[in-house]
Amino acid sequence: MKLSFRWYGPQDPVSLAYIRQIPSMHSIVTAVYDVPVGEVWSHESIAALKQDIEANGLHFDVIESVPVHEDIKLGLPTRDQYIANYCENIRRLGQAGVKVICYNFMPVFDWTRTQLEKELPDGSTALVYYVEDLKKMDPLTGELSLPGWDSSYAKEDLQRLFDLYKEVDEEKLWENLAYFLKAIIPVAEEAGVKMAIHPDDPPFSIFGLPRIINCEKSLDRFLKIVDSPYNGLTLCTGSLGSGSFNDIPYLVDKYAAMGRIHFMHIRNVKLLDDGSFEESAHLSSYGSLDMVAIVKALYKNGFDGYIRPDHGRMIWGETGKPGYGLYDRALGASYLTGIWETLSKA
Ligand code: DNO
Repeated sequence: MKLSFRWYGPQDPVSLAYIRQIPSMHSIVTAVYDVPVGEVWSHESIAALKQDIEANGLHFDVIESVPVHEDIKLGLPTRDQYIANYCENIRRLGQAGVKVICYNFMPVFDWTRTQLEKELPDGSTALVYYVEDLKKMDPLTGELSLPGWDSSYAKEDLQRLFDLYKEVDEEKLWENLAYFLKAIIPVAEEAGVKMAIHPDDPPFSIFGLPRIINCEKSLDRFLKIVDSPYNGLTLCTGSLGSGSFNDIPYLVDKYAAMGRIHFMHIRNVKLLDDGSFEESAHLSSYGSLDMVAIVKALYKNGFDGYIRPDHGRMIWGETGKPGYGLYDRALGASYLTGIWETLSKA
């Protein structure tokens, strides 16, 4: 496995110089952030990222994300131009040495939480999702915002999108996803870039919008649409694990054995009785997931893809992007490499 860390570019309060000091750190996971969704990334922006990362002794080989334009998810006639742009991004990133591209197919909103700074008993703060609070949130105000979301929507855009999605049920979304995959995977094969879809977070429909990448059945269906190793998964333990119906070590074992996991997001979540969840420290005993069983499933299958510790809590007074501080993610990284080393010496 190759250990990686997400970095939001030169604006990120966490510097590459610090990230490289995390033992065993190999790769940086990043993206070009100053281009509207759907546009082609300039060669210069890609080269600048690569140069910064390599100057710090790290590898530029995972992109998260090349976002998918809503017109593609909606299946609008304009999708072909956006798909052509997407293919061009895959080619350009492949030329720059990128090995894996992470993306998702969630309508309108990416990962969703109801609170970003919930204080835990030990004084750290974490991201949480409380079912009762979500019911009170109105996505159409345009005021909700999360670090992973495209914040460029005005209120009117959101209303328009929600109206358009009234025509898109789960089956239609599957059709639109299949159309997209059939166009991009041959390009990814040629470019030598493995595509890795990120599951829906949380793994069920929210705000009445369809969500389809969320359980074993849907992952099986997804992988069959284009049966190529280039059509693979970002297996996010926290996202899939927020649904008590998902057995994470089993899923990791199954898809790693098939060679279809290219990227792992490993974090722990604590599931509450009513379907709510809290992000917790990585250590197994702090959440509902068995981290050793997860890493073991990877180890056993000779996993040689990328792993990142994913979100962390905010600890030691750090401030910054919710979920993406340095300290707790670094603790998570060391915990995961510790499990890996133990397995390798057992
Ligand atoms: C959250 C992230 C997601 C992820 C996208 C991939 O922290 O895991 O925002 O980057 O869903 O497209």
